[in-house]
Formats: sequence, C-alpha cells, structure tokens
Amino acid sequence: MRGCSSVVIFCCAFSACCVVSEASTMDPEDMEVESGNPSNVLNHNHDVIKERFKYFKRRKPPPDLSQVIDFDHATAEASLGSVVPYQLNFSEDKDVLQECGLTNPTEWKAFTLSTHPGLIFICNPFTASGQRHWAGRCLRDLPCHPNRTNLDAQGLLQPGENWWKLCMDGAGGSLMKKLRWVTLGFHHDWHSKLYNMCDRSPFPADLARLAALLARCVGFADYAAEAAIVNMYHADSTLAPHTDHSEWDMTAPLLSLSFGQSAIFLLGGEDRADAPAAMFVRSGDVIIMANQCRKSYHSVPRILSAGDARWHDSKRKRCGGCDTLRVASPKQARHAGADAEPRCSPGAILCECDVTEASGDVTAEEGDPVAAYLGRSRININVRQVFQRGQVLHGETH
Ligand SMILES: O=C(O)CCC(=O)C(=O)O
Repeated sequence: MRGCSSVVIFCCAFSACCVVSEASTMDPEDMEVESGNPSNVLNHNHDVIKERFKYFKRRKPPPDLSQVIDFDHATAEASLGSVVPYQLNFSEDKDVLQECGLTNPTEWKAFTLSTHPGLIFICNPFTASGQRHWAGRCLRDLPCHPNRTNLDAQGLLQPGENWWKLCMDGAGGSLMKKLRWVTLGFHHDWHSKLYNMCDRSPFPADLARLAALLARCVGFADYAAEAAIVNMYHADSTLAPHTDHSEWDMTAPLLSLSFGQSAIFLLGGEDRADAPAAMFVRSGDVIIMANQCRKSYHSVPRILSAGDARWHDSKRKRCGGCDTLRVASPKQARHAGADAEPRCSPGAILCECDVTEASGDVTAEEGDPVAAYLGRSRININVRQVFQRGQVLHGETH
C-alpha cells in the first residue's frame, strides 16, 4: 500500500460513538426518570441534547411523539412551521438512477429546517427493490474482509468467515443480532478514535457512485466517499449524541441512508446546550448534514416499528374485497401473477398491519432473509468524505 512507510494518523475521524443496545447503556445517569415534554426543556446551561436523548429513549412512561417532525406529511409546496421545502438539482441519467435503485427525481420531496440550516432531508428516493438491494449489500457483502466489523474486533468471527453465510446456514446462533457496525474505506479505530492512513480498504464503487449522485443533488459536485460506517440497530439500540468532527475535510457533507425499521433522529447544534429537532426517519430516507449543520450534534434515541414495509411496496395492492392494503407474499405473487388483485384469504397474504410482526419471521418472508432482517432491524449507512479534493498528504493525492 502506498504511503505506508510514513504512517500518518489523523485525529478522530469518526464519531466517538457506536450503536449500543439497552443493556450496555445502563449507566446510573441513564436510569434517571426524566419528566415533561422535551419541548418544555429550555435550560441552555445544560446538556440539552442528552436530556432529549434520554427523554425519547425512555420506556416508562413512553415519550410524547406528537411534536416529532414528520417530513412524510410535509408538502413540497409550502413551508409549515420550521419545515421548508428544499429544491434539489437533478441532471442524472435514467440508467444511473436505476442502477442506484432510485426513483425518478421529479417525484422526490426534500426539506430543510429553518431552525437547522444545512440539514437536507430527502424523503425516500429509493424504489422498494433499491432498498432491498442496498440492505442486501450491507448484510451479504460488506461485513467481510477487507472491511471491518465489531465481530472481528470481539473475536466472534474467524478470518475468512462470512457473517451472513453463517447466519443463513443456521450455524451462527445468536450471531445475527451481534453485528453492530461495519467500517468501509478508511477504518475508524474505536479505541484511539484515529484514522490511520495505512488502515484502509477499497471503498465500494457502487456506494461511492450513489453518494456522489446524492451529493450532486444538493450542490456538492465532486463529492468522493472515502469512509463509511454501516450501523445495525435492533429494537433496543440507541446512538448517543455525538459530532463527526475530525474528517480532514469538514466542508463535505455527511450522508446518511436508512433502511428497515424507523427511528427518531435528533439534530442539535454545535453546542450540547442547543435544542435539537426531533424527526422521524423511515426506510429509504436520506439525511444530509452540510454546511452549518456539518458539525452539529446528532443522535438516535429510539428505534420504532416501521408502520409499512416500504421495501415491499411494489408488491402491495388493495384487496379487491375489503380495500385494505395487503402485501402479497412472493409465493402468492408467483401463483396469482404480478398484476392479480389480492384477496383477503387467510394465510395467503399478509395484512399491512401484520407486516412488522410477520416480516420479522423468515418463513413469513417466504425465504427473503434480507426483507426479514429489515422487518425487525434498522440499517444506517453513514458516508463521509475524509480529504479535500487535491489534498496532498505524505505523497498520497486525494
Ligand atoms: O443511524 C443514524 O441515523 C445516524 C448514524 C450516525 O450518526 C453515525 O454513524 O455517526
């Protein structure tokens, strides 16, 4: 590898945080019971984002979600409260969009927040099969050499073993839920919180193309994805408030793509005392943190059940009998034909309201284990550009 004779270490490239499950976050502070609606917490001397994080994470009593921003219900025509429509630039070739699993950009809805300029929220620009494709990449292909996972770090995978294959062969036991993160490109050392120029693997070209396309839509013409963390969240997972502050180039945005179960995302400011906005993030949604928002605190205090399985929506049709939305299983679609009208015959199709529960079960997914994973977990791909274009560091040009 070029440049390895002169080891260059960059200070803390990724956030100091990784996704944790409930059991590992039970420090005494987290066990305090917070009271009141988060919108009432206004003490600017306090760690407001942590207070809000704890509020939304709380199980008993559950938090009030009525003030959580829902971009899905916002209209692209007019501002409502702090939600402001955002105009994307598109000049993308149809083939490239298709290859990236994206719908026609004229259908995309994007917003920013007047309270948090620099945030761009694109409401699910992916096709259902595009979502399954990217989830499949994150599950089947990416968690193996030369990429790094928490399982390697914990000695739970032997060199050359493939996590997904082990899980599918049934030999993995409880391994399925144990994968928490995968790093791509420049690898983050969670202990030193440093980038090491020598600890780098090739960044997946298809993901780099998708990231560059999304960045172009928001005005970053020469974005180059150089590092990413794929975070896996289960029902009790959280990600504590943090900033991603140490990439060499802080002018390039952070890109965050989510698939599977929903979440509450908190976006604060550069100071922990800044009041965060809370928003729902659903499968396919893209969050871009650019400009003023690039160094803002953010966190994921809660995973929520996805009301509808967006990674399946091409198969969803209205029942000819009772007009409820139903998901035809792949087996039924094969028998009935893709255009057949589904009927509510028990056992043949799944009601939409059953999807979350049923899709957590591999058999209910008729052998589509990627969709089954999305039915119970959340995958987030967090992409960063590390260097400025043309930057020369110890003989390497970026
Ligand atoms: O899961 C998310 O939505 C955010 C992930 C994140 O903030 C990170 O990886 O730094």
